[in-house]
Formats: sequence, structure tokens, C-alpha cells
Amino acid sequence: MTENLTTLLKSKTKSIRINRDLPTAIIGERINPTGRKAVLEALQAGNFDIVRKDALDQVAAGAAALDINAGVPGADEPMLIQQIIRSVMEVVDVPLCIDTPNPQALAAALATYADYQGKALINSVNGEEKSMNVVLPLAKEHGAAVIGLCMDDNGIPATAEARFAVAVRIIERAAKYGIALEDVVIDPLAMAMSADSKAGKIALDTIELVVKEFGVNISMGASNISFGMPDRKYINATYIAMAIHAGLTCPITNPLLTEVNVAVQAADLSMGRDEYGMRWIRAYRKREKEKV
Ligand code: THG
Repeated sequence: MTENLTTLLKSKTKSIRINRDLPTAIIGERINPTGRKAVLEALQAGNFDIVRKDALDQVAAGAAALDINAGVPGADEPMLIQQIIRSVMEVVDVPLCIDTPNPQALAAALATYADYQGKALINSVNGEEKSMNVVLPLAKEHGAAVIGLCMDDNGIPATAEARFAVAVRIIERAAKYGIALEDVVIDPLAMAMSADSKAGKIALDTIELVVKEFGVNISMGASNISFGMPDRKYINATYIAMAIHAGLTCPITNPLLTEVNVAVQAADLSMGRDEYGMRWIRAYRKREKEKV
């Protein structure tokens, strides 16, 4: 059996441990203007109230960390991501996952996060030479952990074996930069099942291959899977439970959706990560209280 590795993330006052024997660490997805017109408009107007509210709500709902995505078309992304990080850190103290494909924005975000003496999760590097050459040195320099996406110059591989091969390449390259294996988190890439009916299964199979070989932590945008489908929350809830069984440890998802949150809690209980069901019972009481 491969050992289950622990990824440590930190904010100024909080450390979280991500490990397959511990409860699932939800990374809240909502601070992301893509597909959210109100957020996009507020950010363009320099208003960060929605960002602060999304941060507070997601942490109250159980998010262990928050994904920060500042992808506003035409915006000065390095400046915007710094402003978002400062706004979020005003109101919550969970570690951050810095979600940008822009190297300047990533460097700016990591520099700002350093003011909080944190250890961030970089989202993300992929198997392209140009991505690995830029992102991995930044991860090493800032002592950050990094999500490796199972895609490269040729796009997203169509089989689990080929995605696994990309994960291997990223893991080996990270080691060359002196990044510890436990600081590499692999994302098998959950794609819309409405576009490709095998997309869900390929990601699950990829998780199993990567976990068996390396024991590393696994992240993914677990809501991507249901794009283009009605009643998305039920698909998301079912898929996330299955992915947790396969080895997913830190999904990027929306903890404000009760169906998703309950599925994660029930999956943790089912996987033997909730002694005496204490977390399940506590979450039940919280839901009951919120009903009235
Ligand atoms: N892997 C990694 N990072 C990622 C993704 C991934 N970051 C971005 C994305 N994918 C994960 N984040 C989201 C955020 C929102 C939604 C899906 C994935 C989403 N939003 C609703 C929509 O677009 O319909 C809008 C929600 C709302 O309006 O409240 O579905 O795969 N590493």
C-alpha cells in the first residue's frame, strides 16, 4: 500500500492538513467571476462586498480553504487578484488556493499572500513545458503546494492511462525543483458529461491510478462535471461521493449547496473518517437549527 501523503496549507492563523484518512477538505469555488455576471460587474466596478460575503458564507458552510479566481476579461489581473486576496483575508482566516493561468497574476498573488505568512495552494501547473518552467519555480520560491492538471501541449488526454502519464511527468519535474511529493496535488480534470458521456468515468479512473502509485492528494473542479445538465446539484453530489471513494481529498466545489455538502459528509462517514459519526451528527444539528 502506498502511504497517504499529507499536504499542509496555512494562513496567518490556521493550518489545514489534507490527507485521505482525514475528512474531505472542501475548497470553496465561488470566488470566481466566470459564469457569474453579478460578481463580474461588481469586480469591474471595484466593489469587493460580494467577495467578502462569498468568503464568509463558504467558510461558515464548512470550506477548509477558498479558491481565488480573478479572471475578469480586460482587467489588470495581477492587481485584481491582490485586491481580492486582501478583501478575503479581512474577513476569514482559511488558507487560499490561487487559481490563475496568468504567471504575473500568480506571482503578484503569492507576494501578497506572503504578507499573511501563509502557505498557499497554487492552481495550477500542467504538463506543458512552458507551464512547468514558470509555475514550479514560483511554487518552490514561495514554499507553496501546487495542483498539477492532467493535460499538456496536446490537450486533455482521452484515456485515464494517458492522464496518469501527464501526472507522472509533473510529479517528476516538481521533484527536480526540490518540491516535496506531498506538495503536489493532482487534478484528473472533471469535464462536462453533457459533452462526453465517458468524461466522469475517465476522471475517476485517473484518480485511482494516481493514488495507487503515489498516494498524493487529489483535487478537482467537481462541479464541472454537470455543466449543461439540469438539476446539477444532484449530479454534483453523487459524483463527488464516488470521487471521494476513488481518492479525491480536496474538491473545488460549492459548499453552499446542501446536497453537495451532505454527500461529502456521508462519504466521509462511509470511508471511516468520522469517528462515532460525530461530524455527521454535528452537521445534522446545524442543518436542523438553520431550518427555523
Ligand atoms: N480544476 C482546477 N481548478 C478549477 C477547475 C478545475 N477552477 C475553476 C473551476 N474548474 C472550478 N470552479 C468552478 C466555479 C464555478 C462553477 C464551476 C466550477 C459553476 N458556477 C455556476 C455556473 O457557471 O453555472 C454559477 C454559480 C453561481 O452563479 O452561483 O458551476 O476543474 N484545479
